[in-house]
Parts: sequence; structure tokens; C-alpha cells
Amino acid sequence: MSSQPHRSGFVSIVGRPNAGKSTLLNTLLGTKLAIVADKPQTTRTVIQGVLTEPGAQIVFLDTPGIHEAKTLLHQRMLESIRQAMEDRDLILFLADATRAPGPLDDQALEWIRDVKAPVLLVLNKVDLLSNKAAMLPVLEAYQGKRDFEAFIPISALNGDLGPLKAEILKRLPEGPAYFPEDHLTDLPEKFLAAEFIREKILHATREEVPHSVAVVIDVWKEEPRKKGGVLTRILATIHVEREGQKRILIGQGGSLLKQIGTEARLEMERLLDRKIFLELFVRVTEDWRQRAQFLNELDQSRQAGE
Ligand SMILES: Nc1nc2c(ncn2[C@@H]2O[C@H](COP(=O)(O)OP(=O)(O)O)[C@@H](O)[C@H]2O)c(=O)[nH]1
Ligand SMILES: [Mg+2]
Repeated sequence: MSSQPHRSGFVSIVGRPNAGKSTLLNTLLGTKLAIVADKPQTTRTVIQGVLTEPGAQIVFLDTPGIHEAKTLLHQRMLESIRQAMEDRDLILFLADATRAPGPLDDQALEWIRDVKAPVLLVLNKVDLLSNKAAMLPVLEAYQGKRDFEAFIPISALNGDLGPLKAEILKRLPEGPAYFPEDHLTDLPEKFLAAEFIREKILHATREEVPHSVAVVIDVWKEEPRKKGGVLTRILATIHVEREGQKRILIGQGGSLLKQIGTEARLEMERLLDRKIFLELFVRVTEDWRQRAQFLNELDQSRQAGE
């Protein structure tokens, strides 16, 4: 038995788009929870992930990285970032170690300007540096912009996150575990399923298509399988904004949609650990990103059980 007190707390991960926030969350949890793509606005909502270790429980919040509040969707993303900053025990400010801070980083620093929680500067993607000294001017530039509690270089993709975890743990207050040991997230399975579909679309398309896609789960039904066990039958609609985007998504003879469906299904089966039957539809819902009602429904359902 250790005599160390149990620690617990809430830690928000912020930073510019593509800094690697969602990758870091997934690596910390050892599970693919947040979707990842080399495109801005991959993460649209706050993703909660709970890490339980002997003697500690950390609730991480991965936030959207956003650069301009152009649409109603963007405004809601900004609001979710603001909320994720409230009452946190610690903030991880994630930045790219391979380049000097730019306007997007400045904007992300602006969101945390008034937070009361301590902020750790986490310089990510050090695996891309051929020479670690190249990081020094980047580090100095950030340190000139605000006070950070500490500085930790990492590779969220393939590095040892032990030192980062230790820096986090020693700053968390004493407290009980808030969730059962096996609790991974408060996100409903339906939401994760819709996100996996969106991720496969992001990987398969370019330019404006990724931004114009919303996925809604229409049917989620557990059915007994003939061979025994259960199968989850999922019907989902992919909303796009234009006819042309619909054509792109469907592809020649439905080939792209089929590929997206297969990849998403495999990912769901891995996470949910059961057989899935997935059918996808594509529908044009013009300017959904500007429609309050559509966004409300998207929010509310968060694909939770109706
Ligand atoms: N080389 C390298 N790439 C990374 C690292 N972390 C994230 N990436 C890549 O950076 C891109 C953006 O990652 P993502 O986690 O979606 O960033 P987010 O927008 O901050 O959530 C993806 O292509 C990741 O694979 C890292 O440590 N090293
Ligand atoms: Mg992300």
C-alpha cells in the first residue's frame, strides 16, 4: 500500500488546430476516442476522456481548435472551449515544437489569458526535429508570451508520456475518483459512432467537403444474431451542404461511400467490441452550419439515446 494521497482533477487540452490535442488524448488513454485528421476543425466538441491509474484519476478534456468564428457552428465551438476552461485544475497548452508561434497560437493563448488554473507549455511533435536545439527559439518565443508553470517536450504520436503524466499528477489536488475505474468517457456510443464516420470522411475528402459534413445516427438497434450473440444495426445520415459534395461522397457507383462505411464499421467494432451492421445515406441540408435548429438537434441528440 502506498501512503500517497489519492489525487484527481480536471485537465483541459487547448491549442491551435493540428497541434496534436486529440492525438495526445488518445495516446494518454491508450484508446482511440477522439478522431484525428490533418485537417482543421476535426474536433468540433469537447471530448472527455478519463484516465484511471493506481492512486489517481485524471479527467481530460480535448477541445476544438478553431481559428475564426465564421459560422454559427464555429461560435458554438468557441463557447465549448470557453466552458472547458472553467474550474479546471490544470491546462495543457499544446503547441508545435517545429515552428515558431503564429497567429493561430496567439489566438489560442488569448482564450487562456485569464484562466486561474496553472498552465503547462507542452511542445509536441519533437519526433519531427532532427536537432533538439532547434526547439529552443520556439520555447523562448512562447515563454515571452506568458508565464507557464513548466515546459514539457513530447511526441504525442510515439513518445514516452511518463514525464508529462508526472508533471500533471503532482499538480492535481487530493481528491477521490469521480468515476468508476473502467469509465472511459461520458460520450454516448452513438456520438462516437458518428464521429468515426466523420473521421473516415475527413480522410477520404479534401477542401470544403470535410467542413461541410455532419453525421446523424437515425437508427441504433440491437438485434440477436442467427449465430448467437447480438448485432448492432446502425443507420446514419451524412448531411452535406451542396449537391456536388453529395456526388463526391458517394463516388463512382457508390464506391467512396462504401469504403467510408467499411472503415467506420471496423473502427466501431474495435471500440464497442461487438458486431455492427452499418448503412449510410447522404443528404443535402443546405447551409446547416448556419441553422440554429439543426445545430440544436445535433447538440441535443449528441446522438444520445432518445
Ligand atoms: N509527427 C507527429 N505528428 C503528430 C503528433 N501529434 C499529432 N500529430 C499529427 O498532427 C495532425 C493533427 O493531429 P490532431 O490530434 O488531430 O490535432 P488537433 O487538431 O490539435 O486535435 C495529425 O495528422 C496527427 O497525426 C506528433 O507527436 N508527431
Ligand atoms: Mg482535435
